[in-house]
Amino acid sequence: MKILSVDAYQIFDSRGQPTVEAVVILENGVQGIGLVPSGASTGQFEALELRDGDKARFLGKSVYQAITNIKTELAPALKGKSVNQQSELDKLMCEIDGTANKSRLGANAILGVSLAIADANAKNHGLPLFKTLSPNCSANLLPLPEIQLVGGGAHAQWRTDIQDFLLIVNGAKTYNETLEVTYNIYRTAEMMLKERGLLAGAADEGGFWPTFDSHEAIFEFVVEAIAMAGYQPGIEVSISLDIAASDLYANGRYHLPLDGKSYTSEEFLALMLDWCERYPVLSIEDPFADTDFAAWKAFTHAVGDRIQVIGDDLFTTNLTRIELGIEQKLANSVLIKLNQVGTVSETLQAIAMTQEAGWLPVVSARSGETEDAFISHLAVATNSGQLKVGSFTRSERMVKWNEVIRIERALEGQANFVGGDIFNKLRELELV
Ligand code: 2PG
Ligand code: MG
Repeated sequence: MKILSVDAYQIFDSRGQPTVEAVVILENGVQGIGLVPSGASTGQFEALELRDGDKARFLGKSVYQAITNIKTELAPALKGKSVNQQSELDKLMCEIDGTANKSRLGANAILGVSLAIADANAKNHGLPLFKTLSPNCSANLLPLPEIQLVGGGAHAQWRTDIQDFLLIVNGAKTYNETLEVTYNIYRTAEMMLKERGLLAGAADEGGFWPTFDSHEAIFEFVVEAIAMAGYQPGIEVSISLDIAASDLYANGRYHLPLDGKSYTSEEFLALMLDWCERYPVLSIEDPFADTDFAAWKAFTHAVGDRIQVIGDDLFTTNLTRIELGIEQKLANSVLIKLNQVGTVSETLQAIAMTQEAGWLPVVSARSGETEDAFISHLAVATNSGQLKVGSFTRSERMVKWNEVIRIERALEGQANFVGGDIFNKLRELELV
């Protein structure tokens, strides 16, 4: 089926910031849409999100130029092309852009259209996205969620320096059980924070934003909340961290103002190892800056057979950087964000490259999200096994968790869930 037309307009994300929505209309009238998310703690190697920069309009954040680029450059080139050729169409859009980081047309312009093509293709086949995105419609692995309990860093006005304290319900036997356990811990944590007068607000992704005096106090609190809700820390429920360390790194040192401390790379490595030793940490994202390769390597060598070491800002879903990371054994997992790279097919390639190396992909939302649930389908379609969406509140987050429930129903008893067993794969890695 051929593309009749492509259009775009400005909508607003979960922070109320402008973003792109693209629509692809097929000759038979079927329509697909693509909604573009947006990060706040962005990596320096991400594809470029084009914003107008006109301070008189939305404080410079409007995306009218990206929309114009869709209408004037991408739409004419895509008209008449078959919608089921995702990778060819993505490639064509990259060629029209002509830059390495999609900075001419904007990765937000290209991704909006790329997502809308995938959506139109699925609708044209009368199939859910997780089927048409999967190579032979065969994928069926429901993801293990990573859910933020406490938010900080760039998402909570730096009330804490560490960006995320998340939960992984690694002992759960079903996807639904992960949500029930998370619910119980959330309600317990909320009650504890209220009682102690520590509840300051909600972070950008909806997690609690407490007033703790140190990072150690947050660890103690999270472990206590897990236990008080009736679960065994480390065995049934573990901690996942997003340190977002590139944001903490300046002049060759890591700074934790909340603790009143700053560290050399070696000292910060020792601190990360110490936290992983003393608390039930099962996964840690961006423990070091995206340029501090020596620390990444040493850390992964030390814990990479039992702890998931995720590169987010380190890899930015970029094939060249992931390849380099695999070669140098910098980590054992890649955070997958569509808008870091800017097309659906490059994202699928990044996941495939990660899996071929025996590493674990974690499909992720951004801190600025929309009411779209594409990533839930992406996680299942690729058998990625993990999904990270921020908190367990607010519709732009819950729509993704809920969509997995719908996908499970659509799979009519054929859904698979391995939960925390996904981490067994780490034991097979050669870390030296
Ligand atoms: C991250 C994401 C999501 P942002 O760092 O992993 O939590 O944040 O979208 O702001 O980059
Ligand atoms: Mg991150």
